[in-house]
Amino acid sequence: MSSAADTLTETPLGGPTLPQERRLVTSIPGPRSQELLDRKADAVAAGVGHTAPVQAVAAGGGVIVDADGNSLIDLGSGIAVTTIGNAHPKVVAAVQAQVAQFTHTCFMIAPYDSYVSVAEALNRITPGDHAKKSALFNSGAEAVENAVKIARKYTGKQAVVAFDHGYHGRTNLTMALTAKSMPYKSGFGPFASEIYRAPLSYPYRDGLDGGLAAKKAISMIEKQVGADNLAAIIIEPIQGEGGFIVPADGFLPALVEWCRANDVVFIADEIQTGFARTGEMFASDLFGIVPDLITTAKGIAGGLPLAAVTGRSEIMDASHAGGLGGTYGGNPIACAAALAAIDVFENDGMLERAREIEAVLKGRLEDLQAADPRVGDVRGHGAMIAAEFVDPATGEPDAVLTAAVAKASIAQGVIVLTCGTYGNVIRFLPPLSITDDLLHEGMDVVAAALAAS
Ligand code: PLZ
Repeated sequence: MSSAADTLTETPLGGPTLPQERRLVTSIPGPRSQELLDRKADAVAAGVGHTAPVQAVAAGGGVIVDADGNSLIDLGSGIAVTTIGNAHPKVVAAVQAQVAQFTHTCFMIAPYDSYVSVAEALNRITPGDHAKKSALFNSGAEAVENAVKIARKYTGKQAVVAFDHGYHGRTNLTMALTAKSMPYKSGFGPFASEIYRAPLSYPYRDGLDGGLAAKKAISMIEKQVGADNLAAIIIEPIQGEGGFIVPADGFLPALVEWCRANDVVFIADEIQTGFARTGEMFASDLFGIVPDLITTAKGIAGGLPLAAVTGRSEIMDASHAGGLGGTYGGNPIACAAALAAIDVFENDGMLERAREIEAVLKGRLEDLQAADPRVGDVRGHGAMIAAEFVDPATGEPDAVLTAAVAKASIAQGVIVLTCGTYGNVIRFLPPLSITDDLLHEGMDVVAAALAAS
C-alpha cells in the first residue's frame, strides 16, 4: 500500500489508465475529504446531500480516487451517467476539440452540426422505425417537462398519468409526476395540476401477472381520469429511483396498446434505463414496446449535461415554431460528447458488456439471497441490478438494514447507492468499463457488510 502522502504529490488523471484497484490509505473520509465536507456544510445549501463522504479528484474505468489517495470501486456511475466510463478517451478528445472551436452560440440563434447529428443519431437508435424527430435539453427533468408540453399540444388534452414508484425529476411539474414525498416533494408544493397516479406492476409485492396489473391500471385511468381528458401516460420501463422494479411481462405492451386505441401519447422515461444500461440500447427493447415519445439524459453524453425528447414526427412537430427551446439546450460541447458516447455505445461492445455484468451481479446476489433470507428479491437487467432487503418474518421492507449495508460498503471503499419507495433497495449501476475483478471485489465487500449488519 502506498502512503497517502505519495499519492498526493499530484492529482492523478482520470480515465481508464487510472490504476484499477480498491485502495484505502486513510479511513473514509480522510482528512482532505473531511476538510471539503466542512466547507460544503458552510457554503452549500443543506438540501444538497451526498452519498460518499469523499472529495473526488479523478475517476475512470471502475474507480473514483479521492483527495486523500483512496481509490473507491464505483458501483453507481454518478447515478447511471458515466455508463461508458468516466473521462472516456473518445469523450475527452471530442470535448477538447469542441471547446477550442466554440463553446456556445445558442442553437436557436446560430445552429451547428453536432446538435443535428445528435438528433439524427437518436432518431435512428431509439425504438421503432417510424419517422422521428428530436429536441435537446439540459437535464432529465427538463426533457420530461418538454415531453409533457409536446403531448399536450399534440392531443389538445391536459391530464397526465404517472405511476406508483415513478421518478421523473425535481422541477415543479416533474415533482408532481414523481411518486415519493420524502425527500423529493415534502414541503415543496403546491404541485402542478392535472397529474394522476396509477398502480404499477410490482411482481415481488403485488403477485399479479402483467395482464391483470395492466387491467387494474387501465380501469383506474378510465374511471378516474377518462381517455377524453388524457394527453399522455409517462412511465419508466424499469423504475429507477422507485426500486429497480421490473414490471411483469405484458404490462407495458398492454398500456401501449390502450394508449394507441385512445389517442393518448405513451411516453417512456428512459433517462435512467437508456443507452445500453439494461443490455439493450433502450429498456423498451427488452419489453418489445415502441413508445410514442422517449425521454433520455444521463448516459447520453458520458457525463456532460444533455437530455432529449425523441418521438413520432407528427407529435414532435405539433408545437408552433419557437415553442420549444432554451438558452443552453443541445450545447455544442455536450453534443460533441454525445456523438462520441453514442459511437462507443454502438461500436465498442457495450450491450454485450452490460449483459456480462448482469451475469456477475445476479450470480453474486442470488448466492447471497440463497444464504440470507433478508435478501427478499434480486432483479434488474444488464448493469442495472438491485437487491430488496426485508424482514424475513413479515416481508416488510428493512430500510435500516439497507442503509447500514450501504454505509459499511462505502466505508470500505465501495460506492453503492440505495433506492426504493421504502428505502430498502441497494442498486448496482457500475460503469460498463469496470473490470470483473473489481465487480467481484465490490460484491465481496457488500456481502461482508451484509453479514456484519
Ligand atoms: N427520470 C427516470 O432517473 C434522475 C435523480 C437523483 P435529472 N434520477 C436521478 C436525484 O436524487 O436527484 C431521473 C430519472 C428518471 C428523470 C430524472 C431526472 O433527471 O437529470 O436529474 O433532472
